[in-house]
Amino acid sequence: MKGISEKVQAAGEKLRKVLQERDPSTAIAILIAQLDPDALGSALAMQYLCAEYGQHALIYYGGAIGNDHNVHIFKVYNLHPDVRPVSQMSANIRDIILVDSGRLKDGRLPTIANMNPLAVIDHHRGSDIDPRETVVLIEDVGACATLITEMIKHLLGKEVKEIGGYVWGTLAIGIYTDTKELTSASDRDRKAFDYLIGRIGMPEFIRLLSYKRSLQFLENFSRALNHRKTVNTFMFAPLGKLGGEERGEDLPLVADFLVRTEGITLVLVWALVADNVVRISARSAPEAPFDLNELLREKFGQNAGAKIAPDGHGEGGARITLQLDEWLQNKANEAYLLQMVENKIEQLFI
Ligand SMILES: [Mn+2]
Repeated sequence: MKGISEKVQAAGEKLRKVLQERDPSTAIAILIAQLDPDALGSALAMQYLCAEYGQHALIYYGGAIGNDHNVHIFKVYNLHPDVRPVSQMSANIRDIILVDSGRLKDGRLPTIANMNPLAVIDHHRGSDIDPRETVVLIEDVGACATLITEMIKHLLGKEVKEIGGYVWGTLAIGIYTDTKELTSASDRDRKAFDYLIGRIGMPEFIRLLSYKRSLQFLENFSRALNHRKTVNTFMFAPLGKLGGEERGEDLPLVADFLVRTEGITLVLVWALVADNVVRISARSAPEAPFDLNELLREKFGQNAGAKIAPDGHGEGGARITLQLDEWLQNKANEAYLLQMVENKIEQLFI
């Protein structure tokens, strides 16, 4: 189809073949490592494509639904019955498809390490999956939803009318949020976004945008602001211990906001999301003189990574499991533990 890159066309053809030839007697799992509108839209669209080629696919996510916007989108389209936590994944599923993440060895999805990846569609670098055996489409665009939208246009052409509004809607909101309200969108992202808005109309899109923030989010935001430390052009903002993984999605939102502060090139927002798990959201400004992906890998190792957006800003994070024995792992030591983590993070970067 006109205007669709050869890479997307080739991956689309390969995916169609894989799905058409696969024995459909067991379900495929479409996996989301980190739930956000981009991953959600990509997964729902992929589920639609699977059905189109005779395959039953179920969607599972790592972590929790998290931030207020995710919760809103789930409500608008009543997604709860269809999109489930990975802990509920059926034991006889072997074949998986990854969207918006590209790693089998992923701390957020511990159960998939030995599964069979049929396809990976992503816009983060650093996949550990062999492209000779799997359909791999990884490109530096602003949203994974852009790649999937292009692929659907290529594969279904004029048949696309049949797709339910929830697929177009979640893809559109996915592109919008992943490109920071389109401020970092590339031509391809904008083109895909226009196409999707043409399908659902502006009122529907506005309905998806109109969510209420919870007080908890504001409290986390205020905590980050009050406890921040700025050294040269780096800002460190601790959120302390969160009530659970559910609020973990506040971290990237706070980081997105803070990185647009004058004179700042790097922001690290972090929190304890479980007794011994530290989650870090990192953002770098477009003018930052370092590659965020390389920097995070160097400082935090394997469980860290970042993508570089079309406008040059970096977005990523890390997940660190602290090795604590019974002595340290208890409530009484929490303040001490938080202080140690804070010191460690600052030492790494200053
Ligand atoms: Mn994404």
